[in-house]
Amino acid sequence: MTDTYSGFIAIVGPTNAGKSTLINQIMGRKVSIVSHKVQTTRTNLRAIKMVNNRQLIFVDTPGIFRPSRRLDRAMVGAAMDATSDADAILLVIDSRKGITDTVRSLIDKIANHKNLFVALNKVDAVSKLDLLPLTAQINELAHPRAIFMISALKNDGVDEMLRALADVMPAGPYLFDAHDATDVPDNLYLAELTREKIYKYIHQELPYHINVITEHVDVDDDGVLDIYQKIAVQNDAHKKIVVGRGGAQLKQIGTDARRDIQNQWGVNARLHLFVRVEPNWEDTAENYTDQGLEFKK
Ligand SMILES: Nc1nc2c(ncn2[C@@H]2O[C@H](COP(=O)(O)OP(=O)(O)OP(=O)(O)O)[C@@H](O)[C@H]2O)c(=O)[nH]1
Ligand SMILES: [Mg+2]
Repeated sequence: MTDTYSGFIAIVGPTNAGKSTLINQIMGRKVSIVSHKVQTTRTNLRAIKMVNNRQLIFVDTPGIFRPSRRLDRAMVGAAMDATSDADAILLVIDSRKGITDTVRSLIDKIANHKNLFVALNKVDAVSKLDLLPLTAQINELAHPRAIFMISALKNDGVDEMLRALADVMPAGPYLFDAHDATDVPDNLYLAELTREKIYKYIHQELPYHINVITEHVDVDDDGVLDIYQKIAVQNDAHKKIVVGRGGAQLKQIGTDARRDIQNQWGVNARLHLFVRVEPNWEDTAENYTDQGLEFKK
């Protein structure tokens, strides 16, 4: 019998550093949505990667930023929770932004973890010369096992990093079925794909105040999925923007999301989106618990 190894790796870092891009690159498919905006990932999402006889359970977490709203606090709280029981922590930093105050205070909290690794991401977008001072700064603040220079987008340096992470996984039985790629519930995943398109097409602050919920999914006789989703917005002005003139904006979001669902799942689908004004969704407990977030009074 071969020995088995299994462990959790929390991917943490400031918002927009490329954590979700990295997890998708590692998995070879979209597990976690990505956008050019900050605060895209809202909850911890697990993805399971086998490296020979080693099971790496990656936890993508919401980015760290200064929380102000209840939702912000829940997101940052979830990220920090993921580090507390992780077998390894991978701190992802945007090389272009460097060691910001957010990164400093985060390092402060995780510096003592015995398996701390750092990934300087987006090296495709900086000059190599800028990376050395970054490495020196990190070594002043903590003693990570290794600092990797990677491009999550271009898949540069990722394999080598995977091997190093696999090496520190503790001996033990597999914690997940080796054939499962993620533990994201289907309805949440479908809602995330739509939320990603909202981040893509709608600008300013609005996406941060939107919640997407998959209400139900039917399968017809031909195997086509009918997916019903609610987009909760905070007020009528927001609703107007999401729907757009003559419904054009909502149609664009829906068409793109449906195409993505079909691509990701290899199914035919019809996506039914409806926008509803729910001024208090950010203060409603179910909207947190459904996504695996903690609702704090
Ligand atoms: N040039 C470059 N861009 C990258 C790289 N990795 C990620 N990005 C871009 O950075 C942006 C943010 O990526 P995400 O993966 O959503 O970042 P995140 O850390 O998950 O962000 P939050 O979920 O908000 O915490 C996107 O526009 C990505 O395309 C990289 O290696 N190089
Ligand atoms: Mg993310």
